[in-house]
Amino acid sequence: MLTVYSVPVGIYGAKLRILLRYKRLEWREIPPPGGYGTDAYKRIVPSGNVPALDDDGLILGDSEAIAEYLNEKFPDPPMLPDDLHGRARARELSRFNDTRLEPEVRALFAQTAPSTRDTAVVSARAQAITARLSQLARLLDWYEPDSLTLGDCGFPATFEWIEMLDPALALNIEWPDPVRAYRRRLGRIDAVADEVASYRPVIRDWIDSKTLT
Ligand SMILES: N[C@@H](CCC(=O)N[C@@H](CS)C(=O)NCC(=O)O)C(=O)O
Repeated sequence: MLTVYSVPVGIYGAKLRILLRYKRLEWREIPPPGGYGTDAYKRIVPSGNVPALDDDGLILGDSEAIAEYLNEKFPDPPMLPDDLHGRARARELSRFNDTRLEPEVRALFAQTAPSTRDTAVVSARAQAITARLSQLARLLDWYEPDSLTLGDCGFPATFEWIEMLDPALALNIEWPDPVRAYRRRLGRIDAVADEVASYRPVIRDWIDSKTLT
């Protein structure tokens, strides 16, 4: 069975679980021994990253590498379009989430506790997220797959974080209509809906633990 090292609140763990659910794979999820980034864990996963995969001794420590690997190993249902351009677009979209949108959201995690919040940082990050969502709207213009792809899996968790951090930090994020429509379309896919339903309370608890102190 596939073993996934992950932590419940990990955003890329949620990304990976959407793929695992969509492909109807069986997996067990365990915490990284010693915690992520520790020497104990780095003896297993050199980068110390979560999520990581152990597939019968093959250790992979990055959600994107894991997604590409699982899509090749378990090709049904396929999660990359048939055509060259479609595959390139799906990969572009996935990297846009991982390297552009999500890091802007993550930068807010350190701002959730009211006692250490810097409102200038929050305001700058909120503007950056709105700008990224507007860039995403343009990327979606070029992207019309008829089923879930590797390019989609990271966004549902990122969108949930944006939505749930917004009232906590008064972000006033502007969601372009194409992004709203994209989010609704993803939410109609069982693997996404099931993951979001189980992940939302984890986000809620994390935000409450920071803000209700
Ligand atoms: N690009 C990575 C990002 C994952 C990530 O940021 N993981 C964080 C926890 S949410 C982590 O493992 N940080 C510890 C480290 O990198 O040492 C992926 O897609 O797996």
